[in-house]
Amino acid sequence: MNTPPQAGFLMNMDTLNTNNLKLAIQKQGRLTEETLEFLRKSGLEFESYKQRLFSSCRNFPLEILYVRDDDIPNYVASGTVDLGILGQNVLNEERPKVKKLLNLRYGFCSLTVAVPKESDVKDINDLKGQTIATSYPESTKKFFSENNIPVVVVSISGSVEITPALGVAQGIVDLTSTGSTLALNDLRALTKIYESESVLIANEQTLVNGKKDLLEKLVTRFKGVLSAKDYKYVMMNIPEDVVPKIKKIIPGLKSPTISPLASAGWVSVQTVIKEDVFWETIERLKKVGATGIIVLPIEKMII
Ligand code: PRT
Ligand code: ZN
Repeated sequence: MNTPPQAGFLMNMDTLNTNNLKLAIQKQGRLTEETLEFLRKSGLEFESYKQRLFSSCRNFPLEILYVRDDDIPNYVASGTVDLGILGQNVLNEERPKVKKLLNLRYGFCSLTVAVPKESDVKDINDLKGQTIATSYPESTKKFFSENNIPVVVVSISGSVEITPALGVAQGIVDLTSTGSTLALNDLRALTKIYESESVLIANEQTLVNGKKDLLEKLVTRFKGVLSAKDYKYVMMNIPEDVVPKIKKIIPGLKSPTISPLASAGWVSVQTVIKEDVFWETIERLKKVGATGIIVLPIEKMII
């Protein structure tokens, strides 16, 4: 997992504007595409064709640096860059001295304990004294020691899922998302150690130094994209006399916008509904007489 910093990358850092914010993201991997999409949704304009070491944003004083995800904690902690986007799992494993600012709602996965399908192991206690292979030795040791289960942890840098078949270990701890890698390797999940998603981290000095205001502006943009993901914009027609009931069902951010319709006794209501209560709210609205309900995605929402 740990690789030396790229020499070319550090040399090129000299050409960057020191007053600009610097954000490190994964160069090539599972988080790259969604991170670039997230940054673009935040209104940042930049080129990102492959083999670039960094990009300068055209419309915000920000340099984006492309690196291995394992290097991001060190670069942020040391102040080589101000910000980084990476999996929470990397933070849990390396525990760098950085400040986590936001969960970014993509790159979801779990650190999972798994054993061969045919194994006698029923729960984690049955792994006492057994060997566990993992690329996450720190998280694994912490988990088993907190559960008072002594195990031997073997650190493997990749393809952890094949180690039980090779006879190297009786169990593994690895990231899973769909679970298909476990199934393909005749393994079954026993338990999750933690869940992870991509996160934004910051250098502790950047939070208080001259770049603080810029950082706040950028974080406001990011929050706008994240809030938009959590809400839907809804328009509907309702009989005027049910307005008080509707107001109770959808308090909105402050209150819904209500405007009269051409047909007497009817009004149009516009509001936002939280994604996690979306369907139950729509059902309740229909029940009290809402019709012609139109739902639109929100691009950004600045609260
Ligand atoms: O080259 P670099 O060092 O930058 O990348 P990397 O190879 O170390 O990381 P990469 O690109 O594999 O993953 C980057 C980040 O994506 C991780 O740190 C996690 O935060 C996140 N992520 C989300 C995942 C997965 N889902 C995931 N499924 N990372 C890895 N996996 C692997 C897992 O290790 C296993 O091999 O996918 C396999 C399991 O997936 P399922 O879908 O079959 O369960
Ligand atoms: Zn990596």
